[in-house]
Amino acid sequence: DIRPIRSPRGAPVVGNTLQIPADGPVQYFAEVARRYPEGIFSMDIAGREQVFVYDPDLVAEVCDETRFGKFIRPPLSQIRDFTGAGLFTANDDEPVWGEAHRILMPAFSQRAMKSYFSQMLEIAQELGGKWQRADGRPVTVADDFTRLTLDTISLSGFGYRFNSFRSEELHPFLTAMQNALTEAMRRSQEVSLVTRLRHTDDRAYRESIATMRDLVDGVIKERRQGATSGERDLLSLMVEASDPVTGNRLDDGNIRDQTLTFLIAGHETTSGLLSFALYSLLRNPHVLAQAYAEVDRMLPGDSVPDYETITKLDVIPRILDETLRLWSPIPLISKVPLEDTVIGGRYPVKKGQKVNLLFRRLHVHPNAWERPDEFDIDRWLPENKAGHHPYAYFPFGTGARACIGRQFALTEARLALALLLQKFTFADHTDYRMDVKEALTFKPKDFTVRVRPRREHE
Ligand code: MNH
Repeated sequence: DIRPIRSPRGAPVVGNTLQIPADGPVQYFAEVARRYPEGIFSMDIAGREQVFVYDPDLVAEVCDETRFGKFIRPPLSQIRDFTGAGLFTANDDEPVWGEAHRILMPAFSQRAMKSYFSQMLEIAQELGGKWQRADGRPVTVADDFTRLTLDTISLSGFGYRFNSFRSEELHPFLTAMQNALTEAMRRSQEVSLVTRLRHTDDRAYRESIATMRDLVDGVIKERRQGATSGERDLLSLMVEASDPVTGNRLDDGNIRDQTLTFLIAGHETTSGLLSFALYSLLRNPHVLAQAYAEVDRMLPGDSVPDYETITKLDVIPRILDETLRLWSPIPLISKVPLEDTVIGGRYPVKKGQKVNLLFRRLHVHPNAWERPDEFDIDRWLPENKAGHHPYAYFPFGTGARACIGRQFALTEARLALALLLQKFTFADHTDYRMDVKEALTFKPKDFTVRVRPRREHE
């Protein structure tokens, strides 16, 4: 019963390319998906036929690592212009992926999280200080969470201080990164002939990449000049450790690529998660009340959170789980079939063809979720979790290429949320309507809240 995958009608030659809005491709794919209740469709984008899958049973097949792998296609192939064969943008069959993965795993153990905790706390307290001083004036949520997460990964992973909270402006690294990500996304949706004609944009792109690389060189140089701390952070592992399997060390070029990869992957998504979590709390006052109750019980008064307390939280982790379902900062990931194959017994896909797993629809698929659009943290109670479809939710990816930084992100986000709830009340003074900004990841655009201290004497 082989049948072709349905697709929206395209134009001659350019296919569906021109239908896709440059500033919101994934939101557009999610809208198109509504017209294909079978949970799969395809589109012809910039001369390549791409498949989109979001039915949980079909998705389960694409997660089978004997049939599908991670091989870099647009837009990640453009991101490789600056992250090279770093963990995120390496192909499954590049040996350096396995080497770097094995070398870096110890830096993401539970024990490692505990060792980063005091640095995570220090930066979270800087954010608290800034919001204290805001004294009821509006703060731009995504910007301040970006300061938090960038400073946290750079300090705990690399011993490097961005000092983002000392500055009104976002760090030039972030502007360069935004520009480079935007340009990379744009390139992934046009034929290379068009890209080659945009000389000015190309020059700006190279400059953005140079800005990021210069910063990374500074981070590495600072470590090489400084006394060896004996700490096992990301940078020390990359510089000193060798792969237990091959005995190889990472070369300097790869260390640069990994460092930039971690500076980007290690902050961009966690900042989106925290921003969407705060948004969700303001839209769901009964959940916010539960969160305050938990914080007041676990962190009474001005008590300073410690690692053990953060691991014992229950409501806050479930708020993050549910936020990652409805507002996954990474809205899709891609897999590629190792051979020509057939999904669901009927839909043929070709070897090498990109198959996108559309979280934005999967995470609310009616076959897997009751009241899918409702923000309900009780879905994540242990007794309810057991009944979930096993392939209807994986905001951190799947298989060998799943997120290495998951525990880091969750520890950091739990701590930040707990600390902020302990200290502040929040007012949605603009009656904000969600407006998603896409730059590879999702973030709420122009979301501001008024922040007031809960206790006046602070
Ligand atoms: Mn993270 C891979 C989501 C935080 C470092 N991350 C992935 C993937 C998803 C993902 C999805 C799989 C991508 C793919 O299949 O193409 N990551 C997240 C989310 C958060 C997050 C939703 C926060 C919330 N990630 C972090 C943090 C770090 C990090 C924090 C670093 C400290 N992530 C990575 C790296 C990879 C990755 C590195 C690539 C792993 C690999 O392929 O070996």
